Amino acid sequence: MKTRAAVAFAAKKPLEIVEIDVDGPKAGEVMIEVKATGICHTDYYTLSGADPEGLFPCVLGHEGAGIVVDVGPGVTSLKKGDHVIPLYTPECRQCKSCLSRKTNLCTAIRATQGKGLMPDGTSRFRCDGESVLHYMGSSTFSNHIVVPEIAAAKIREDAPFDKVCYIGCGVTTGIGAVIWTAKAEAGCRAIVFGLGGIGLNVIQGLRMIGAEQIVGVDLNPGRKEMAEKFGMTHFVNPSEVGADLVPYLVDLTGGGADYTFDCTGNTTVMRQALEACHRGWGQSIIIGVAPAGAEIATRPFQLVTGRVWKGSAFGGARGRTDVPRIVDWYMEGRINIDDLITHKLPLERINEGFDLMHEGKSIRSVVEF
Ligand code: NAD
Ligand code: 022
Ligand code: ZN
Repeated sequence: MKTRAAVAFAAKKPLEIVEIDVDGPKAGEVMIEVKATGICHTDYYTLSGADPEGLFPCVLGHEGAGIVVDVGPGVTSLKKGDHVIPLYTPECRQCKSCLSRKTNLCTAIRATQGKGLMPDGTSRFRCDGESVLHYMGSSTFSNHIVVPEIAAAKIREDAPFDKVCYIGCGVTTGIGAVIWTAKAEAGCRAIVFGLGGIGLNVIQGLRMIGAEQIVGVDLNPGRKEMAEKFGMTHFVNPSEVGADLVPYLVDLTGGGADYTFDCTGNTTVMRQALEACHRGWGQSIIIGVAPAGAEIATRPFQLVTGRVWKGSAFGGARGRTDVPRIVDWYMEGRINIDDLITHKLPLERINEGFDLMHEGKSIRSVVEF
């Protein structure tokens, strides 16, 4: 069938809105009509050409929501008409990783997903007869996509697509890092570095679990007001504190934080986040994605004295299990998504969404089909 998509034909070129062909779902796959998609950093990172694993032409986008319009042979967990969120971290419940209960990083389709292909090694997208690649197993910048059944979370039907699409990446990444990666407890003290689309969700996760102190750190003073609305108790602008940022934060948290979160992707910040943890037990969670090849450093003393460095992918969430719960939390009014969606655009203006992200003007831009 034909559908409309924003295609990345090459690195560094704006996306082009074109009609493409999408093949129907094969065994174990479903076709989804994407209703809305967020624009996230990693889409731009790949488009910029800086991502060594980026392949073109491709359909970017990984933060969407929509409706199942067709199912392939053997599909049992989904049917036509189901509302779903595509998962760039699938959940097969059968691989070694899923069965371990120790990680959310399902390996069932990892090799082909990383190459922009479906599990059978082919693409479902074509443009003028040429194959177009998938992206992060989702490609939500297309109005219709095909994904494996294990890469779609069924959600309730009364949830608005233009809001819950954000649960497909940013919301789950931020809130999940608090709940599933850090397992932070009520009464804890925390520091969040970077108050953007991820950091603000970390803050609301911390508020939800009953954190005692939530310090926000950002170079952009414009982020203070929104962060306070989401539960931040103290704001620190590093450019006002200077070289003594870590001792300043340790003092502010009465000896160091129980949990810190890097939501910047900056390796200098990652070190500050670790060193601002409390001696003996503080945990620092790396959420930000650093440029390819980057390295982190600290003195081993920091770890020997009990600080812990951890990473978090998709908030440690098991997509098919946890994403529907987060949608419920939104529908029950327990989390705020609406205020984080600062811009809405039609597909034709998707490139403006990237500009807004860079200029620091948006938290999230959402494209509605
Ligand atoms: P964003 O641009 O909305 O927010 C980043 C914030 O960090 C901005 O407010 C910026 O002012 C601030 N910042 C930059 N440098 C800083 C510094 N040196 N000190 C303090 N603050 C600084 O980005 P986002 O959407 O919130 O994403 C944040 C990171 O999370 C990105 O690297 C993104 O790729 C990553 N991410 C990771 C996962 C995962 O599963 N691990 C998922 C989604 C996003
Ligand atoms: C989402 N991300 C950044 C902004 N929005 C993001 C990027 C990468 C990951 C998670 C979120 C990530 C962490 C660890 C991995 N990835 C590797 C997972 C594995 O090897 O099992 C990651 C993921 C997907 C892809 C690449 C890297 C991909 O589909 N190309 C989850
Ligand atoms: Zn993302």
